[in-house]
Amino acid sequence: MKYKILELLCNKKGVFISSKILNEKFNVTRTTIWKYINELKKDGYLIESSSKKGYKLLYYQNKIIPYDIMNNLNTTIIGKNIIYYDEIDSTNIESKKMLQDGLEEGSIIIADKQTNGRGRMGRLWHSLPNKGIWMSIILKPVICIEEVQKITLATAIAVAKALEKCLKIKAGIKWPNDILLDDKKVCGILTEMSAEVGRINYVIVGIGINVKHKKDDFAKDIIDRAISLESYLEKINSYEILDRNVIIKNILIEFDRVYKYILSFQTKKIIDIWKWYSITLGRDIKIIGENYKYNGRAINITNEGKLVVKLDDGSIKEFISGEISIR
Ligand code: BTX
Repeated sequence: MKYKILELLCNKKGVFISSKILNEKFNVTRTTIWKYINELKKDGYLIESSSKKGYKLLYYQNKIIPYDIMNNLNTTIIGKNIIYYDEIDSTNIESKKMLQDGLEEGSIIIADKQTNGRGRMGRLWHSLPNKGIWMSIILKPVICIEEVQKITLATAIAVAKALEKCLKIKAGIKWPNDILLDDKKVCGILTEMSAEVGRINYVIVGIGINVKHKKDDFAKDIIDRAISLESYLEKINSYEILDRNVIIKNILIEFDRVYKYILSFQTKKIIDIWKWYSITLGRDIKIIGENYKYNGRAINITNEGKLVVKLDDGSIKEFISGEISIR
């Protein structure tokens, strides 16, 4: 009901809709309408109320609004169901819990704040309120386990494409899961899965994007390595509007497209787009894994998503995972 009222107000943005029309349309009392309008105001919508004229939607503040994201989304798999929390421990952890109750493919879990945001290998992901996009996408792909690595690459592409579309900026992808602006991390991706022999139960793609952080918002340990979209736009003197709902919506649209490449085994398309955004290929790197450390030059990425490195001793080695830094 709340979102039905919102839909009507959005369709007539800036115009008063009388309480009488709302009462008749939804067949509820004035008090009920008033209650929902107050809830919408709490959600961040700026609504002017007049006892004579009714209600008028003026604007909404910096809030994540599932209705805005889902409105005319036009995807086929991703974003059919969006679950939003003001605060949660981690959207990936919450996704795992909800999957036990049969969460469907394409569902999105978003939080404004995470108290226990996770990076890879149990690392912490700083997730302040009102500042970022902290979300997880639920997938149940019928593909081989080896293909899952490509989902991380596809996610990075989807984010980079969405940023290009919404903000006209070209972010760089650092293999395998970082998105950088100005050589600093603006987005991290954490892909987790549950599988049995020959079958994937689910994949959770966690995406964290710094959107509205000022430099001082970042914790000391990452202040020199992290950046937000807002600070980057400021730096390049861009006045593009930063609306988290618009960015999320575009990521879902782009993700829906690249995910279908994975499901239809059109890997080459993913690799080609990935290369276009890559800031890894052709660079001298250090790659560190659980029990190895190498120096070399990143020369290619295979169709399986492995990074091909020409090591300093001249030999060629492929890596499926690892942490790289540009030398
Ligand atoms: P990662 O292991 O590649 O990166 C984690 C490292 O990045 C940290 O150790 C720290 O150095 C740095 N870092 C932490 N927070 C930030 C930040 N806000 N901006 C830049 N650098 C940071 C990357 O893991 C995967 C991150 C995924 C986060 C999403 S948010 C929604 C979902 N839920 C959840 O708990 N995690 C994912």
